[in-house]
Amino acid sequence: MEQELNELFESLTKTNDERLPYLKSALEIAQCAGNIIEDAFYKLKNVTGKGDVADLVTETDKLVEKLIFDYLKDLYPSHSFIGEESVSDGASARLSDNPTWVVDPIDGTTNFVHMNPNVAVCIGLIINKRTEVGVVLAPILKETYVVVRSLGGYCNGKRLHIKNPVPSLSQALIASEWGASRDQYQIETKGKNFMDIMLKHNVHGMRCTGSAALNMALIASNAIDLYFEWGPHIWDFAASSLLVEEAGGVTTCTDGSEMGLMGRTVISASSKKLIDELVPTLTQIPTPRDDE
Ligand code: LIP
Repeated sequence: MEQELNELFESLTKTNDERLPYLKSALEIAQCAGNIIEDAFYKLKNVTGKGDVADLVTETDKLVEKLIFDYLKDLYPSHSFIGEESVSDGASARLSDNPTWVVDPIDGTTNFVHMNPNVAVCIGLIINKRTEVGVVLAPILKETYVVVRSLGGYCNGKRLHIKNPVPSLSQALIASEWGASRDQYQIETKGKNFMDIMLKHNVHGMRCTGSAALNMALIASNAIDLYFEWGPHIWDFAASSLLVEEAGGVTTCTDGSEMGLMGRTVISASSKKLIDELVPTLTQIPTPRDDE
């Protein structure tokens, strides 16, 4: 994989794109983070809860976020930073036009706790409220996704293109998540949505990886056709939504409106046609924004 990544950077460097140093920095620290996550993966973990019942955090989440922040703050002291665990500890999640690094140290923390391999460190760089650079690194799956707006998205150095998108949900493999809340209304409404989709659209199947970022990476990789969820945060999907876009897919809010990085509802799909087919079936779930 190293050779493929090196060849990728050689080709990208020829573009003289000013964002490439940002990508290199993000990839370098993501690889260090991935080594730490992999080393801790099969070891006993000190797990604590956050707001929602199944919203877990470990010492590795916090260690990795600090590692990434320290590294990038040293390189880019004028930049802003938003991290899942820092926000959980009270830091602001407000997004300005200033270059802002958005970090999820372990997307799929519950998977990490249970030694399920669907875990990824996510780093996105947002400039003028638009993701420009992203890295999603899944150390146990040995998958490294990198993306630069207008230069493409790549998995282990190979360009990602969504080919032959399915024409309807009845031919689609989709993904969603139950999320961390065990609130009765949320669980019942999510369950109703899942049943309505199955019964009305006869989708081929529905998967739950436990990671918003990896669900979106699967869309960019032609492995699923649509993912939707109420609840993910900017750090879950900032980098991976650009992967979908650069591969030719589309990401919106769950009501079909333009995706908002501060809004916490997403539908990501291989085509807008699938999203338009899904939206009328959904019962919306009120979800507070990250900047409210
Ligand atoms: C996870 C999200 C996933 C959601 C989980 C959790 P985390 O992020 O990626 O989509 O269903 O509840 O929020 O907390 O593991 O970084």
